[in-house]
Amino acid sequence: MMKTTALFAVCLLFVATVSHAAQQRMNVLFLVADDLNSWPLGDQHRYSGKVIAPNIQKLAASGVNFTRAYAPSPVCSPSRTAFFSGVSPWRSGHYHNALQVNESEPLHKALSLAGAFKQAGYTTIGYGKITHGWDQKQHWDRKVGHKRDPDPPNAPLTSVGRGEQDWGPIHLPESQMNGTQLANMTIAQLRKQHDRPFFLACGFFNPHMPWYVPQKYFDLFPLDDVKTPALKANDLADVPPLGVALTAGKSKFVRAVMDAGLHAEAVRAYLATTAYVDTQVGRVLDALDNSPYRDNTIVVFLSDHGFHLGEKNHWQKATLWEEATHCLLMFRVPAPGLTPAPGFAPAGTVCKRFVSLQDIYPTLAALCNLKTRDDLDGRSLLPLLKDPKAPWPSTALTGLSDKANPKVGYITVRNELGRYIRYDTGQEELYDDATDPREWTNVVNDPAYSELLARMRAALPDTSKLATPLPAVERRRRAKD
Ligand SMILES: [Ca+2]
Repeated sequence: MMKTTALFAVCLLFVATVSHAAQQRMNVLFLVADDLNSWPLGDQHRYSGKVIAPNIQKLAASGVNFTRAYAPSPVCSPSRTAFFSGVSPWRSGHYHNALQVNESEPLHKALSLAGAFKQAGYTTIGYGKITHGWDQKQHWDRKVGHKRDPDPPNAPLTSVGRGEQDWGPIHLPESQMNGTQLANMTIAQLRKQHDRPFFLACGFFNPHMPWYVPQKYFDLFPLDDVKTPALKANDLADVPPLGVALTAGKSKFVRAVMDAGLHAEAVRAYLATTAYVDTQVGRVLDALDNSPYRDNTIVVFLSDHGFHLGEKNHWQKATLWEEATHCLLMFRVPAPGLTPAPGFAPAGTVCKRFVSLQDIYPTLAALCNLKTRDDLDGRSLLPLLKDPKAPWPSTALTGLSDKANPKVGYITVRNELGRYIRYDTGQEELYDDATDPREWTNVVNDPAYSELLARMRAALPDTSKLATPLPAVERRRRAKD
């Protein structure tokens, strides 16, 4: 009897130790918005009108907000593949949507971020749009994808509407919208008892087009008060042909919006959809804060890339300028009873170092002591989470390819000095951040900037070593993004 009791006690101790260890390991709540540009950051050069995103801003105020975060690629699939695989587009060759990711050897060898957590004993749960094209479904214990909300029965709702490029009040109650339901599922997980640490991801499709959200979100922005982003006439006149070509598919739509006098309406619809997704993010964060996991859950919030609304005669994404490459990235690293954890920068810290979504994987690996491969691209942001002014090679790279020129990967470097873009032999752009933060004047041929040009060229990786783009998926369907 004594022996049994002793054994039982040992077992109890073991269980207690394991469960204590599980408690010590940080959970991760990983939140992604789709096509959300940097407007919620309040940068007046980008947008000077009112943006309503109080929940995202509240999260920023409770953690470290990287206000100079850039996407590895300005399109959904390559950006998400890069930050979830740890392999950059210029190593994988995955520079655009609908490329054959299975043909990439580095991606074959890669372990997804969810896989790294699963391997470490975490429960991995994903709701909605997290990856796109490189999905590694086996790395999720539970995964439910996103569904695009049905178009209103009388769509298009605008005179310029075609395909996904439309906006207006949705016919569904908010509770039936996919974003609301993804938030509900995530909240349900936060209300559950978990016996292992969790990696819980929720990816919202908004504010991707179409912009169909309840009328009340449009009503937040009286049309007369809506500002449109500053535009420069003939902004593309100094852009080389391969840069102009990136806007070719969207310039007609921009013209149609402008000619119909709908620019402010379109901007309002984007702001309304942003306010909707912010509301859903807020519901999830409130659920976390009201759960037992508040003090042992790292929160990451990001957008997969930026978004144009008429700037440079362009709409949506897939360019190498600031509008499409600049995105949101914030971390909250708490500790029991304390936010933030000891040694970390105080809540509300703004870090202005130039970073990339590529840095997320190594950062989470460092924060959660994951055993990861040593060939991850990107850099752990841990030093910056502790001290936002820590020494840091402050550069961010973004890669992209164009179907019109499928053999070449384009690349841009962004740092405190400005932006440099290299499309192909002899085609370049250079913008000086000090005098031209809106990237209106390409000074690549201006002798006054030869020193800046030399420095920016030197900041680029050896372009001869960039992976060539993977072959395109040969299917007769419109590439969804
Ligand atoms: Ca220009």
